Amino acid sequence: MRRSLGSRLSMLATASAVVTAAALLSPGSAAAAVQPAAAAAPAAVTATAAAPATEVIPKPVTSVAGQGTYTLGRTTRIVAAKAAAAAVGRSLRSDLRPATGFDLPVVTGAARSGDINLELGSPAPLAKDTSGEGYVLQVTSRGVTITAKTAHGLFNGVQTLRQLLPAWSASPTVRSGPWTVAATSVTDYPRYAYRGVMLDIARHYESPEAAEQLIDQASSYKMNTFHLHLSDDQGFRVVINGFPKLTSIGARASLGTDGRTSDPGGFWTQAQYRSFVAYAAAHFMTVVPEVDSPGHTNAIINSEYGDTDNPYLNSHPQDINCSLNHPPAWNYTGDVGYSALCPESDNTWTILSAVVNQLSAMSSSPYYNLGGDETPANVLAENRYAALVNREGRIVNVNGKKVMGWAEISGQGTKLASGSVAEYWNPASGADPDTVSAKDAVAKHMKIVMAPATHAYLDQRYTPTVPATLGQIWACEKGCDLDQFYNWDPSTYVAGVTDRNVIGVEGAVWSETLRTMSEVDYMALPRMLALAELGWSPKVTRTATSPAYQNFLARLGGQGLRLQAAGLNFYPSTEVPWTTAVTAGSPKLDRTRTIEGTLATVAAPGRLTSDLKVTVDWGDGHHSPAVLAGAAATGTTVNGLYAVQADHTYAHAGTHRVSITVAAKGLPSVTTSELVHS
Ligand code: TNX
Repeated sequence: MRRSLGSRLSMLATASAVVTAAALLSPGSAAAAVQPAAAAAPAAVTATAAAPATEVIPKPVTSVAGQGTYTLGRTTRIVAAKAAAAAVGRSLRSDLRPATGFDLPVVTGAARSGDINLELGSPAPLAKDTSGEGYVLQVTSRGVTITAKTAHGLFNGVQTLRQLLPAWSASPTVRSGPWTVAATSVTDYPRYAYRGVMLDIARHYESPEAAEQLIDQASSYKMNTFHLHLSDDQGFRVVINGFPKLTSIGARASLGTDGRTSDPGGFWTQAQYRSFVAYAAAHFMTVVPEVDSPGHTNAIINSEYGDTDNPYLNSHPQDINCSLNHPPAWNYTGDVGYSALCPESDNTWTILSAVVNQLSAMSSSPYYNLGGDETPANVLAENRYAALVNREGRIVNVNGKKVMGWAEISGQGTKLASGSVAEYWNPASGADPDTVSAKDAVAKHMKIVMAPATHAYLDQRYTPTVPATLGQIWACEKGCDLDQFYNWDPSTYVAGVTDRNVIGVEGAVWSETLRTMSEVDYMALPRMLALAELGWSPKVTRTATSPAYQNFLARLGGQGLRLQAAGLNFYPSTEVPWTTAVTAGSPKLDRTRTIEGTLATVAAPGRLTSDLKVTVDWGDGHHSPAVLAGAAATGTTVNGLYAVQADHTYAHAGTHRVSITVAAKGLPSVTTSELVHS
């Protein structure tokens, strides 16, 4: 049943005041616990409060605030008795090193006061967690303990700990602390086993390094599956041994934008693919490869159509082409629904077998995604479509993988092993006749991953005109901002499809309009965080006016600082009460006792420099306004971090405490202070 296709084809347009870190601490409270900055520079002191536990995304199952504050310092050790825990410890060490400048040792033996202890065990609060991904996190003034049944659980606990640290801890460059965490006790485990993000590197090529950046983000929000859309009409992106033309021809270009016929292409070697899978594994994500079939195959067909000398093919590979075009023709637009591999061709099976065998062997997920979407009956009749899907499904199973595909694979005539997974992408909900693919999947004992385009397609615009130059609107003609992504429930979206069938949620980054990771990030962030929470956190009522949504937005307000500190691009949605934060720089005094350098750095997502009022108390009885410098927002980029600059000459030599206060309308002001010496 491919009923929704017509509608997509016709619609397809190508084309709170949350007080944050740094809040209001006077020197002498948290500031008393500061570390001096590097010896050569004048001592810099900052007052940055711990992020409240309530900022964590996805929201933990339970989290109870404790008494006091933990401070991570130069002498902190990461204690990991077992090898599997030590690997997680090393990843925490490398996460913390850039911003803190600390190279924390990962050690075995008994934990001492001040340590971060990673323990494998079976803590009683995790009795209900069957996933193995849960964890218990205890933060007290004396130390941090994370306990979990598996290394994956420890990793998830570490992600929570990272979010409890001040936002500046996400910075790729050294920032002044203090690195404090409010005491808390968290018990946490996932609602769904499958929490995915899909990246389409076929419409626009992305390098493995670029795609790894999305692993960093997705895994930090406890997503565990990376679905790689490797092939589509416009390109084929990974080397398949025996079929060099798939990449030498198939990867030459990407979909054309800005009036070009095509954009630059590219492909991954198998070594790069394997190292991507290893990178994902180190972040506890499995990789699901997808080579879409039988439709969306124009790149495969154009590559192999003339491959008459290939010893694996039978010298007339032209018979793979069941597209509307004879001979096949390259088409670098966003057109869909015209290409298909012929199920009757032996060459089709030689090629698909090599693809499935090689990708299955290199991939870590229990699933292999064979695609299966958008093959209209005028291209392949339903029985031929089903024949192809059924036979490819058996090849997948022989390779030890379960079949995954877009929900059309549940249609008439398909017969797939039970436990196969249909990814439901149609926007239709409730009892709408267009929900038929999800219902068919349930009837065929398949499992379901929910990715309805109106709530999970990360290429769709936030509003009909934002961003003006990126994104599609076919599913989101009225816009799909955070409210659309957060306020739905995977277990009730389609009538008759419940959590007995649904194994999780996926956000899909289709890349027809997205050429760079900065553009991907602008579309994916912050909406991916809404999907991460839907996949992980317990079921609650989520509507535009629900407390759950208001609470999510408030937490997201703090997460914006983290994204900004990390230097990531994202859309500063007007639905979010973004907060501000300031961290001390390390200015110096020159021979004339005049201050030089950046006084502080400000994170203020969505705000213009003119929205912010910055004042400096020079510590010698003088005050002055400061100037903010930094990149303004554009239609496809968030504003940058702002550098605080002001001139001052001290009358006398000595040590001065400089305080910088940032005020923004509607928000509590934030202050940091530092010592400067002459
Ligand atoms: C639909 S939904 C597609 C993709 C497009 C996407 C754009 C589905 C399985 N196919 O081919 O890239 O819409 O939003």
